[in-house]
Amino acid sequence: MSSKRKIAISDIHGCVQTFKTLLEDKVYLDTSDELFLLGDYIDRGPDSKGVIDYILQLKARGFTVHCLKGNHEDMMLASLHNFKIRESWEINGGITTLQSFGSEELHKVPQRYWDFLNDLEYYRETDGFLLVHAGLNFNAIDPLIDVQSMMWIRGWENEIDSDWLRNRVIIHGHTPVEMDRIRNSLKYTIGVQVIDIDAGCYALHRPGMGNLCAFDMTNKQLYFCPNLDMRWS
Ligand SMILES: [Mn+2]
Repeated sequence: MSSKRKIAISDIHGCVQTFKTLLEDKVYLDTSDELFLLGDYIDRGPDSKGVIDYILQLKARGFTVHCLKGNHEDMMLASLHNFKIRESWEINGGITTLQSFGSEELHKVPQRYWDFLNDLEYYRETDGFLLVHAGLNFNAIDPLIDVQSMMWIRGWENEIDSDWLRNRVIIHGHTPVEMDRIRNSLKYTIGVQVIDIDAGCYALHRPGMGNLCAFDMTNKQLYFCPNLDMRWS
């Protein structure tokens, strides 16, 4: 009997070979599993288009994939209508994303990619886990209404309202952390409120980083794949 796993991955950032290898050679993703992607598919790494293509392929092949929106997808979408945001998006990795589409013209990006970006969810709740790209704003009247913070917030972990969260655990990315810190956050089974699973795939130069992480929520297993797309230069 195959048990249904629930796998979360965040911050792929254009590293499609790393993403594929993690799923196919480490996680061994099966169609009975559920995959939760926490955003930042694009920018910085070499093949943002390839990452989205691979996700669309997985869905077409019958895999269950839930996709959340990261701040980089937010920037790409906003770049269509806002020149200032487009400038800051390009500085923050957008140039390599446009290169992966083979054109500097945003309007030449095919519609299916805009559809993908527009369909992304801000958060998802499953089996006692709250999944979100960056985190939650606990100063908001309802943390699940402030979608801007869900994509962008940092430094919120000490403001968690335990009464509101109850026994749920927040899984997020957005802020790169060392592999050991992710492992350590799983050592305790009681009192854990938040787990950052962004192992800094693109941040090759930072000690303890440069890995893509997959977290199985059903058994707390972690899988790591070192970056296969970018060279340390
Ligand atoms: Mn991010």
